[in-house]
Amino acid sequence: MISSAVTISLVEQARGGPFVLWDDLAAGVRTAKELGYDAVEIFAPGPDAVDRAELKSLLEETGLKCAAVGTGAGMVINKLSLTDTDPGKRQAAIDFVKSMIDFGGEFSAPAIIGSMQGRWTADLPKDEALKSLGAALIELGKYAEQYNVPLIYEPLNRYETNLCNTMADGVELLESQSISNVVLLADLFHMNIEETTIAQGLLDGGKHIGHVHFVDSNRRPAGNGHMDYAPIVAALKEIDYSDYASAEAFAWPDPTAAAKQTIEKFNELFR
Ligand SMILES: [Mn+2]
Repeated sequence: MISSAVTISLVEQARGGPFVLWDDLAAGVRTAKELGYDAVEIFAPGPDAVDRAELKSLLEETGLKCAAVGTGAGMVINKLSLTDTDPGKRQAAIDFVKSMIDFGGEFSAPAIIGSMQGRWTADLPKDEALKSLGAALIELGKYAEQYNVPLIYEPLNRYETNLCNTMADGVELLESQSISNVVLLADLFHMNIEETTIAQGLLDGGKHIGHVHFVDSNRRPAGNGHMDYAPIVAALKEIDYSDYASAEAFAWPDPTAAAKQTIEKFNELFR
């Protein structure tokens, strides 16, 4: 069975970005519980930004799980990238992700690599960038094993990375470098831009897909755009997908309404 999750952003620098709930962790977790979500996905400025004892007690109080933790603050705030050509900065990026794996690991939540993957450039040809990214994913996937969670790698649309844009690109990266304990994140917004059809992209990702960002074509909450969900639901069923559909969408028209809209659409499609 697919479980529901909703994003909570605690990153001031990301304001206006595609996260549903904002500002207050406790209020966000309680809103998620009231609306009937199974879990929250947390986007935090760093590993020490969240009071872990508080989060533990909030999850116990509500019975919710932590679906995943984002690492994008490493890029947004610290300008770190796993493909930086400066060895010291690349190491700092790896260390930052490890610290986020440690944070998530305490809650059995995998960390997500999105914008931290970086880009290829004139100074760093594409094949070298992919090797550098692959080496980082191998190291970080191994590191995550101690918590019995995978690492989640997210192909992004062309405006956010030029490394892997489609699920097929992601599969090629994982398989060509024998990267283990790393799963793909199928973000329906990115896929709507890059895939021939989203359903085919999901079939391409197949068993490698371990997380879904559930959102509409315009990055508004599911049901507020022109996404055709029927073939998406059918494709997820065909690949036996049974992890999270996590709402990573704009807080449109406002955070609570966006969370409510998403869970209603989720229940319509998956329950
Ligand atoms: Mn995403």
